[in-house]
Amino acid sequence: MDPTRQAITPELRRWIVEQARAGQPPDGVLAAMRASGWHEDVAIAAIEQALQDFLQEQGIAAPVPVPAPELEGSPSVVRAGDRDVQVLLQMALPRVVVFGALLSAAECEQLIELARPRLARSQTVQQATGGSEVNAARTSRGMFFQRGENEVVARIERRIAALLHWPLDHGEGLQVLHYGPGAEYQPHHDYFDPAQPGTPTILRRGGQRVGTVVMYLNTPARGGGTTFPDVGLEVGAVRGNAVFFSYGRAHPVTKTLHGGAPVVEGEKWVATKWLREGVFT
Ligand code: PD2
Ligand code: ZN
Repeated sequence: MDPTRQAITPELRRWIVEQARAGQPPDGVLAAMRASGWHEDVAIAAIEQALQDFLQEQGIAAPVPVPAPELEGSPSVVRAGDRDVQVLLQMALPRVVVFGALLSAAECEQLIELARPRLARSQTVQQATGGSEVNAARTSRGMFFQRGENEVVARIERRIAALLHWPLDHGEGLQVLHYGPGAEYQPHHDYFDPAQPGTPTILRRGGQRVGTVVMYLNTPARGGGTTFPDVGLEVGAVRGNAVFFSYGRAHPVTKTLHGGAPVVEGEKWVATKWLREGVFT
């Protein structure tokens, strides 16, 4: 038998991961495998594969490509298909960009009026099963448009695809949320937790989420900003503006923990676009 084709059993894989978790350096693991008769090349390949699979399961494998605006040379305005959009803030880690005037006032009004009759208590994806559930951390009401469902939704989706250089069919349908006074969305990550049993089911529709665009459809009198607690950042909710953030790993190292701060006075309307790694079906 070709010695480079020794089988890597699940037990061996588990043993390699246990050694690494116990602090054994890779050359120690390699020496132990050599001593029990493993060919060096095969042992190295097995260690690499086992650790790579383990990191993948933990969401900390190599980052995947993410949506990104073209901000070379720090332009103050970028062309997004049919519209000029302002660049108000950018941050490297977490990767956050705040855009001004992504939507017109008329588009904000139209989205609110189309969404209003369809609002229901917000549900979140239930990662244990892949279903959806009402979530106490989320005291808003919401609805989803189908991708391209009407003219204004289709126009905004084309604009986001052009702005972020990300295919239109990699986007989920636009979600509209309404928060009344006191309502909030407690800090969370938008990617799906790789450790949850329902995640593989969720990932069948287009893979992981890799980016989020939260668009503000009105300006609450006070409160309602989008917060990034890891870095102490709060983006003010101003009509037509949007906050974009991306995450090439499904892991807190991306520092993309974020929440919707409580609305202190007035109400808040947002539209959220989540972008997937692949085609969202
Ligand atoms: O409404 C927000 O500011 C907000 C905050 C955090 C929206 C979302 N997450 C979201 O839709 O994922
Ligand atoms: Zn979110």
